[in-house]
Amino acid sequence: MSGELKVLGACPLDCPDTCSWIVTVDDGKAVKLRGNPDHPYTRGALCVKVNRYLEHTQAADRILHPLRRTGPKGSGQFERITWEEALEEISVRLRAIVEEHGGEAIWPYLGTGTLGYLQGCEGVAGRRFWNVLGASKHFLNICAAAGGSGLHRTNGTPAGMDPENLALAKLILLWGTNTLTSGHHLWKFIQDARANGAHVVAIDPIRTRTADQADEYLPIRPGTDAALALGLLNVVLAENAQDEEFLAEHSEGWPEFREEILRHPVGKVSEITGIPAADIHSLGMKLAHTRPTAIRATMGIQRHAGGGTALRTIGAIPGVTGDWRHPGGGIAYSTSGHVHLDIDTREDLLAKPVRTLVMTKLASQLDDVKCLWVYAANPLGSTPDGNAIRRQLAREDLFTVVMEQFPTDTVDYADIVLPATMQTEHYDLHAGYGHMYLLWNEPAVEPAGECLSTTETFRRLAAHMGLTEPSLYDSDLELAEQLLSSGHPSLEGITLDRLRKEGWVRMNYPKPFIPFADGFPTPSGRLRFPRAGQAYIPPHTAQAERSPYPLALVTPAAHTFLNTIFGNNPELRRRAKDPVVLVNPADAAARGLVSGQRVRVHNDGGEFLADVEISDRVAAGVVASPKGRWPKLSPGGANPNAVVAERDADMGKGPGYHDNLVEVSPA
Ligand SMILES: Nc1nc2c(c(=O)[nH]1)N[C@H]1C(S)=C(S)[C@@H](COP(=O)(O)OP(=O)(O)OC[C@H]3O[C@@H](n4cnc5c(=O)[nH]c(N)nc54)[C@H](O)[C@@H]3O)O[C@H]1N2
Ligand SMILES: Nc1nc2c(c(=O)[nH]1)N[C@H]1C(S)=C(S)[C@@H](COP(=O)(O)OP(=O)(O)OC[C@H]3O[C@@H](n4cnc5c(=O)[nH]c(N)nc54)[C@H](O)[C@@H]3O)O[C@H]1N2
Ligand code: SF4
Ligand SMILES: [Mo]
Repeated sequence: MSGELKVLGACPLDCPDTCSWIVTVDDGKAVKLRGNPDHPYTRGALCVKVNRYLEHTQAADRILHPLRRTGPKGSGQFERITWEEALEEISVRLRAIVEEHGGEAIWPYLGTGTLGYLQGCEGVAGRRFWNVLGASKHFLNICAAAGGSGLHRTNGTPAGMDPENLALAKLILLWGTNTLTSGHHLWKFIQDARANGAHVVAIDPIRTRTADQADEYLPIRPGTDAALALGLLNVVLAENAQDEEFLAEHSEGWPEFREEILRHPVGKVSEITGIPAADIHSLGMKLAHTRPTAIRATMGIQRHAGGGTALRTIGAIPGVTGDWRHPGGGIAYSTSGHVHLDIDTREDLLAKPVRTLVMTKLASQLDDVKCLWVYAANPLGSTPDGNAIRRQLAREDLFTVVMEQFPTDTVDYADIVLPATMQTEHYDLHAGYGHMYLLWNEPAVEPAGECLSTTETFRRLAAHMGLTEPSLYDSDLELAEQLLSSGHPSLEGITLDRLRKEGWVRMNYPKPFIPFADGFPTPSGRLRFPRAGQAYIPPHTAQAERSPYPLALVTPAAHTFLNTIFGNNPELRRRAKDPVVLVNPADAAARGLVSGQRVRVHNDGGEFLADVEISDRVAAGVVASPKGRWPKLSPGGANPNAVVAERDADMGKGPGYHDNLVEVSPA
């Protein structure tokens, strides 16, 4: 096989697993993509979605050239233009906006399309350029802000266990996390623990495919997890199983938190959570007497009014049980806090301080914005209050630029579209948020059509605008060298040369890793327990009885899409079938609904259409429909974000995707 080459890369998608992959290239064409068998976390497998990534890079609807709008906003009518024309028009418009309205009238709206440190949000791609222009800052709060803040309050960091250590646990709580769908590589480590006798419990309002595979499943009322945590700890205290030595040496606020726990006996918690008291008691007994216990809680559990507090209080559990002492104990939320790549966005280039706009508040914060620059994001598919966003994007006075790979709903509203490379076509540096490895992505093939990477697009635009700041022209490899040069011990010996040769490397952390062996990264060095009255905040949906919309809607990860990525892939759409909404038999009977019937799921914000699936996978009062559909490819032209309100969680301004009240009616 002459000309065949194997190129090491990494999956760029917003998934905790950040897989290592190998691209086979034959005569300049990528012909095969597979998971790297040598990588200890990937272990040779990708997933049902990314197995189709190569086909996706070669899809017929890929955007290959710069485009200029010719029809009304939203029509998706464009003409092909040259890069020179695109850069010229953009330069003229940006200069005029800065002159007339100031740089803050520009909103650089960067999403999670790639987690690359060069091309994507982890390194805040493009920010140096925006700083020179004085553009508004962008708070990427759409995913993990609430939970991260909650854990930070408890532990001083959102980071915790090495997820691989789940293999050492004897009790595993999969708490508001759908492992087999949203990051399935962890499952092997859970199976290893099981082989050593571990008991696995899933806590979720939906009996997911993960719950099906667990030893035990507790159906919880959405948004009530912090109360469950207090109830479980109530049993731990009744058993006198708290780790007094750990509490004395490593915590602060224990007497007050202890009182709060005592105010949450199992019966009361059963009423709040909807879980039978006997089941709470039985799990509390297991928690009291099983060391080490590992808690896996990820992003879904925080998408509620009290989402930050949920992680804050669940995060307190290993402080009471002393699980942090043991390899295999603690909480595994995200490993991002263990990554110490040095991101220099050159804040010194800003002439004056600028405001920060909030990603999930696009609909309400766009009023005085004159240029919306969307990259690696699809707000019309993914951001709350889809109908209000659509009205905003239709504004004639808003200059919208979208850097994209595919003709999304958001692209339809662009004035200028810039074609973006995909992962096999550009350099990038990655770290997982579900493991402890860094990965290098070497381009395997030339960019398709006239596509450019994010870094190259901003270099060319800077040059076209005649900007003289030298750091705007740093090459990708120079940027990677800078990222790796923080001097943090976890990166010692990890050079770009080594990464390019080996493809991936584990950061320098001991194995097994005990994150807080030397104390917690709080000012006192101690874990901080929640204050009295602040350990549980009820969800918005607790108001169901007083609302014309009595059903609590949960909109979790879809198995075949990654957010809205792959929402246009014909094979994955075929597998996903038509959109469904899970409805409990009692709720279906009360409304006279039958399985397969097309319904409107609606509230004051809008509606989306789906087919009813009558199922005991959800409790009465709860309905569920996954995220990720493209509105324009969905019946009725809307997805669940039509009924998701732009409403803050208690911390980090996080969104409430799983905390909305709806009614379900025949279409
Ligand atoms: N296949 C696939 N994988 C993905 C994604 C995808 O779209 N598709 N998205 C990626 C991204 S961006 C992220 S952030 C992660 C998200 O992945 P996860 O963190 O797993 O988040 P969700 O799927 O939103 O929710 C996880 C589970 O929490 C449950 N849940 C919802 N509300 C509550 C609650 O109040 N309490 C409890 N206990 N459970 C609750 C949901 O029913 C769901 O089963 O996955 C990533 N991986
Ligand atoms: N209802 C509901 N909605 C949700 C959620 C939910 O649980 N329920 N979850 C939320 C979560 S967790 C997240 S993280 C957000 C994600 O929301 P967004 O950040 O908006 O992500 P996506 O919708 O996946 O859109 C990413 C876009 O980036 C493009 N892209 C990919 N790679 C590149 C690249 O290298 N360059 C450029 N220029 N473009 C690229 C893709 O083609 C895609 O259209 O969605 C949120 N939306
Ligand atoms: S989406 Fe997740 S599981 Fe699938 S290949 Fe990418 S990192 Fe791996
Ligand atoms: Mo996310």
